[in-house]
Amino acid sequence: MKTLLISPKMASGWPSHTMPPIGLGYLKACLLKEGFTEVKVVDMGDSKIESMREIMHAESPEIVGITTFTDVRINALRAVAIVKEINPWVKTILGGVHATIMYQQIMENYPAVDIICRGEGETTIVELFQALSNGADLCKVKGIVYRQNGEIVVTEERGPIRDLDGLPFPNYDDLDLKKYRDVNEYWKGKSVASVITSRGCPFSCTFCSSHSVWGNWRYRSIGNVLDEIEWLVSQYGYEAACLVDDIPTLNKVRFKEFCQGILNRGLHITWRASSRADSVSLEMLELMREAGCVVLGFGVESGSPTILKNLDKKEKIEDVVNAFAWCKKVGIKAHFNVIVGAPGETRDTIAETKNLIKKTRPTYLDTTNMTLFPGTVLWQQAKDEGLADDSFFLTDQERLYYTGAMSVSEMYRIAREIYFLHARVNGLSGYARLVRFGFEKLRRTRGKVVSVLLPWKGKGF
Ligand code: B12
Ligand code: SF4
Repeated sequence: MKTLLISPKMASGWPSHTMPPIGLGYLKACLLKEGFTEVKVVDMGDSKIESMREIMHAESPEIVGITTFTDVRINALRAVAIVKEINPWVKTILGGVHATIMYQQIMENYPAVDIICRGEGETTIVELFQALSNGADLCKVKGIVYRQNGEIVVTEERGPIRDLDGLPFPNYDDLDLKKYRDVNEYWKGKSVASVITSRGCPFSCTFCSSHSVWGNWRYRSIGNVLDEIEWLVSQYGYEAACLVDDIPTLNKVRFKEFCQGILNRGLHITWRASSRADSVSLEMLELMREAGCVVLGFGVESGSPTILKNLDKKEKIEDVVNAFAWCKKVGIKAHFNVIVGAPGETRDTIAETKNLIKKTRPTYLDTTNMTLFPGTVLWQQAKDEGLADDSFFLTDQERLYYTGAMSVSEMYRIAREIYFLHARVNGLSGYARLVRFGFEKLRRTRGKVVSVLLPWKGKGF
């Protein structure tokens, strides 16, 4: 069964290629392993969605699977519609976080979508392909949604994959890996591999949809992760990697083993990761630096204990202060992520966030306006407050912000203040980075105005 697995064009403001689509790489690897050899991964990062027509004519697939985040659902659904327009007999499958959560709405409103795969896709896609190739009834395939005689059928949930070591390494053979150049200044121009050492997260921050796809935290053995990194270096020539787990450092003993393993095996690779401030220690950061960690991102979100409580972040400000001080001490560049406009946000809570930025003086900083993603507690809260409605996802607007605390233009105004404050606390290098950041955004948005830095613009990136 000739199959295309497609990563649609990214949401606006993102560069065409950031990291290779690791999720589709895993799906291809699993299908190959089970004998489905005619599978090709296509990253449409730098193509218009309309070029789906040319792809269809050139490849003549029998199955097209597409991945979808909430922000890119419009591109994904448009691509599916084109597939059906060109050949109504092609089976279309959607997967990824947005389809996992909004499956009912998608099936009711987009007849071009035949099947939705909910949650982790590796086992499901193999069983689905086996059923399709044998002409078997799909009702026994767990974790899918499909139509039968006009009715929407939702099969039994599929639990999370327990044996992550049993999965093959993701397959990138169809991708031009040279295209994936990291935009961050510390790796400018290098291609960066994605590696996921664990899946899921035990926390349940109100704005985050991680648990809807991944459930509880599960992890691969360190030996298996190191084997993959070794293979990425030898097979594809990677020199840098990004750990895309939600919290790779959750189990400190395990993560130290990872760092020690990199050193023991003599793997010459620099890497970055994201984590929580309360899941690192000075000793661990020292080892991480030694093992090649250059940047560590923290979802700090706010400097206000009230806001952290409202977001159910379960983190203390003192942990944040410690983590940033330790990163500085060991020479890891810390990245501070701020959310602006959370429930309960006021000028006072913003002042607390600014104070925390002054205190921690992070090397990098990014802000995001409080966004409503489906499947989150905050989404439900906003619906209860009359601020959101599922019908938003039927529109062609990319994202909806939470406006219970302030207007969107106020969020952008505050974001701007925060970026300038961040530049100021870092002195000359801070201003230099701000200028570079502005140019980078200009380049990324291909000349569209860089609203976040311009006071008269409301719509950001
Ligand atoms: C790396 C990453 C990025 C990278 C993307 C790199 C890339 N090329 O994919 C970058 C930094 C660019 C990025 C950007 C954004 N991201 Co991001 N990102 C992640 C992160 C940390 C890891 C993604 C990943 O690789 N997962 C591992 C792979 C194995 O999983 P996967 O891709 O989901 O695929 C599996 C299943 O979903 C399923 N599946 C997926 N597709 C398909 C297709 C078919 C046919 C089938 C059968 C199955 C299937 O099977 C796969 C294997 O199990 C996730 C968090 C997370 N833990 O997933 C957030 C996450 C996906 N990002 C998120 C967000 C919000 C964003 C941004 C909107 C942020 C912003 N401020 O703008 C942008 C949007 C960018 C865009 N696509 O347009 C949210 C998405 C929420 C939502 N409802 O959409 C997540 C879930 C984070 C979170 N906890 O909230 N992101
Ligand atoms: S924001 Fe981070 S810590 Fe909170 S639930 Fe999501 S992944 Fe877990």
